[in-house]
This record gives sequence, C-alpha cells and structure tokens, in this order.
Amino acid sequence: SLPIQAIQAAGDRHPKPAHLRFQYGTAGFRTLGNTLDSVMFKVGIIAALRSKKLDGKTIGVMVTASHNPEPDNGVKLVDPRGEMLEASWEGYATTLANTSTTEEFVEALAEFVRSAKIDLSKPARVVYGRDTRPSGPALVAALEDGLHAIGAEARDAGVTTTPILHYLVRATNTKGTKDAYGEDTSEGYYDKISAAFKKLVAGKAGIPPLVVDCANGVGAYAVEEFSKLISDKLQLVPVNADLTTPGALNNACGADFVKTMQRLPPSLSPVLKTGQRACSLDGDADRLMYYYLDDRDQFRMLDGDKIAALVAAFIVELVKNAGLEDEISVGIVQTAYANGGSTKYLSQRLPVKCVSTGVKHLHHAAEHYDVGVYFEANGHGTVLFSAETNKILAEHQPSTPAQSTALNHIVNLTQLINQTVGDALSDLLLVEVVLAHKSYSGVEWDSLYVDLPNRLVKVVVADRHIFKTEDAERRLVSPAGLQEKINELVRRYEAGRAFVRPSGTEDVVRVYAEAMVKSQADELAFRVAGLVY
Ligand code: NG1
Ligand code: ZN
Repeated sequence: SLPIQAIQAAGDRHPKPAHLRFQYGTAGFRTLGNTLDSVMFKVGIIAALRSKKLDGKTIGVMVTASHNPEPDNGVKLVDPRGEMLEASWEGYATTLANTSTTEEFVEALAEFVRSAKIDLSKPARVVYGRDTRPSGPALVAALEDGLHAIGAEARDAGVTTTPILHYLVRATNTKGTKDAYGEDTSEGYYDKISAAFKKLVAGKAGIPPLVVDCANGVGAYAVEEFSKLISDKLQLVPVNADLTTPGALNNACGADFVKTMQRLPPSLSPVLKTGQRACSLDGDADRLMYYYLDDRDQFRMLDGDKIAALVAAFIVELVKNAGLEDEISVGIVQTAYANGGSTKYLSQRLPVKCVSTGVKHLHHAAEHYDVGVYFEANGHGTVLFSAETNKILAEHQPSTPAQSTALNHIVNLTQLINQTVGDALSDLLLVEVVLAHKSYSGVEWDSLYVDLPNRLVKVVVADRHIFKTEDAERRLVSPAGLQEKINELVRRYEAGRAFVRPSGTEDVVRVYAEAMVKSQADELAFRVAGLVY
C-alpha cells in the first residue's frame, strides 16, 4: 500500500501556492522556478508510480526550462525507452499537481493508484538530472523528498544535458539485453558517440575548427567532455560558456535567440570570421542552430530545416551506395513552422509528413519510417532507425568494397545519433560528419534550397484556449470566422502563408508568416496578429 504517513509528513513541507494552476504541457511543467517546489515533490511520487506501473523500469526526471530565461524552471518525465511521457499521464500529472492540500493529494493518489491499476508491490526506479539554473538544487531537493517518501530507488545524474538524461534512461533499461543502448553512465554516452564520430571521419583531415555558443548553460560541460575525446579530429571553440554570472543563461545567446532574432549573438561578432561556420546550443543542449557569415559578412542561418535536408540527403545517398535503396526508405517529419522552401525541396525528393508542434508528435511520426528524420525549424530533432532497419543493416551482405564502406557508415551513424531525443551535441557531430564527407562549407550547405523570408510573433491574448486548430495546426477552427479572415489576407501576398496557434509552453498565441520578401512576411505577420489581438 501507499506509505501515506511518510507522504503526508513530507508533503506538508511542500505546500502548493494557493493561487497557481500548473499544467503538464509539451515541455512538462514549466514556469517560474520559485513556484515549482510543490510540483517537484509531487513529480517525485508520480515518477515512482510510473515506474511501478511499468514493472520497475527506470523512469527519468529532467529539471530544466531549456531555452527560457534563467528564472524559469521546469520538469519533465522520461519514459523507459528514453521517449517523452505517455500522453495520458500528462493529464494525471496535471490533476495531481493541482491538488491544494496534502490530504487532497494523498486521496487523489490513492484513487489514481486504483484507477490506473498500479501494483504498489513493484519496485520504483528513477534517474534524475538538472540543468545549470540557480533554482535547480532546491527543486531537486523537493523532488528527492517525493522519491524518498514513496521509497523509490533513485539515482542522481547531477548537472547534465537533457539528451544525456534520456540516453541514461534507455541505457539503464536495456542493459544486458539484445537492445543494449550503451553503458548507462555519462562516460558511456560520450564514449559511444565520440567513437562513432571518429570512425565516420577517419581519413578526413583538416576539418576547420567550429565555434560553439553554449548559451552559458550545461552544454558547456558537454562541449568540454567531447573536446577531450575528439580534438584531434575536430576542434570545438566554446563561447558563452560562463556558468557563474547570474542571468547569463540564454541571455542574448543560444539557439532560441538565433532562431527568433535571426541574427548573430552579439558575443560572437568578435570571434566569427567571414565564411567560418558556428553553432548555438540552447540551455539544456537539445537544440542546435548553425550559421555563418557570407562573403559580404551577412549572417546566414542554417536552422533545423537545413539540418534535416543536409542529413536526409546524406543518408539517402549512403543507403543507395550500400545497395539498400529497395529495402530502406527515408522519410521526413516537420511541423507547420518548417520553412516553405524546405518543404518544397524535401517533398520533391522524399516522403514528408507534417505534424503538430511538440517533440512527441514528431518522434512518433518518425517511428513509422524505416529511417525517420525529424527536425523542428528551431533546431530540435534527430534521426530514428527502425528495429527492422537495424536488422537489415546487421544482415546485409555488401557485394562491393564501396557498398561495404557505405554500409559501415550507416551503422556508425546509428551509433552517433542519439535516437532517444533531439541532442544538440550528437546533431552537431552528425552535421560535421556530413560536411566533412561532402566537402561542404556553410555556403554549399546553405545553397541546397532558399529559405522563404518569414516572421514569428507572439500575441498576448485574454484566453489562448479559445484558439483551436486542425490539420497539424495549420488551420484555426475556433474562434469562428477568424481563419477565413487570415486566408483573405494571405491571398494578397506572393508566396504568402500564415497560421495561428496557441503556444503549449507560454501563455501566448503564436503567429507565423512567410512571403516572397522579408518586408511582406513581416507585414503579413503583424496584420494577422492584428486579427488575433
Ligand atoms: P510552443 O510554445 O508550443 O510553440 C515551443 C516550440 C516548439 C517546441 C516546444 C518545446 C516554436 C514555434 N515552438 O512550443 O517547437 O520546441 O517549445 O520546447 O519553436
Ligand atoms: Zn532545450
């Protein structure tokens, strides 16, 4: 049975702020860090119950607010294969987080255990980590209180990137099985990925150094660790690796700054030379944006869509060269935020599917392909190789040395790529592999297709929940009549496209617009925003 007294006693130390309502959204619970104490305690208990429900499999808990400002924090649960928490539990977590007293919480827990048929005699195993936010240690202490109260077997992964935490979950749960994913330590992660990287760039000399903007976050540690292992092949030059100055995290730097502002972080201006490529991570190192300065020193952005195009083309080529094009097909998953230029380019070559915003939607859709490449335009993404594809790769008998080389490259890619979730460091090394193989600089990569000028704006509205969408969020069904007005506007712009959706992570409505020229994209975005407001 539930250790009611222990939960009750500990719960009283973590009262819920009376006026707040919490929601487990696309990125878990996410809000101001100093309001999340009660949520963390409850999440400790929920994570333990999730583990018991899944027969003692290890569940992950990541404490982070990713690209958001430093005072924010958040928490999300990771399911046993390293994927996002199953959707139905998001609702349970929300209900439990909003119970207003410890008595109410304990009652709701007992009811939940009954209705979800959780066998309390099963073990509970949880691994947890946090990013570098100052609010992290206190929040982790509250989480530990919850884990302890319910008697979970808990392992502290310390300050770590989100993708490493996902890796640890999968590696722990597959240890000793035929699906073993790797050693279940962060060293295991670094070794696995860097070994694959070194095999893939063996014989490639003179890869130019890469400037990496670490967003003054946890990615700085990961860059440091990888540097120790790969610096003979690729020199990583960290900037914005300041983990001590208060307020520095994600401030005027990082992947989200680059994507939203569409310009170079000011701190990179003195560092970046004409033609040199650089990239930015976000605050928990699961997003990656590349860019370079062209010969007129204009900033050129290579976002998630460009990464998807680069990587997909490379894998298609390898599959063909390995003699596997009849057996393995490559598909792409995007969201409505994918640039129209990329969608046009990719859909002329490969199957492309558009899904709703949120990693879980992309991830699940990508699982339906033999090789599924998914990236959000903001730089979050990865490549999934299906179980059947891995089997084909393991059994395929190449008939020429060239086929054998290509096959080895694909197998090494399956080791290089973090298949649990988007991973800025793994993706960075993947991009570098492709650039080295193709002898591309930023210029050649950029010229795969031309981005349509676009603009993303936030609109603060009284109630964002009245905005309801269909067709992978590309059309509004509510408020009634609004979509028709948007269509009417869009028609007046050459190559115009615009859509409106409520954010899943902020209390705003987002408006996205594209058009043939930048001023028109801006104008369209602001006129649509005017309709929404
Ligand atoms: P919302 O706030 O629902 O738009 C944002 C990003 C998503 C995803 C999530 C989770 C945009 C336009 N939206 O979601 O792509 O990354 O955060 O972090 O970039
Ligand atoms: Zn992130």
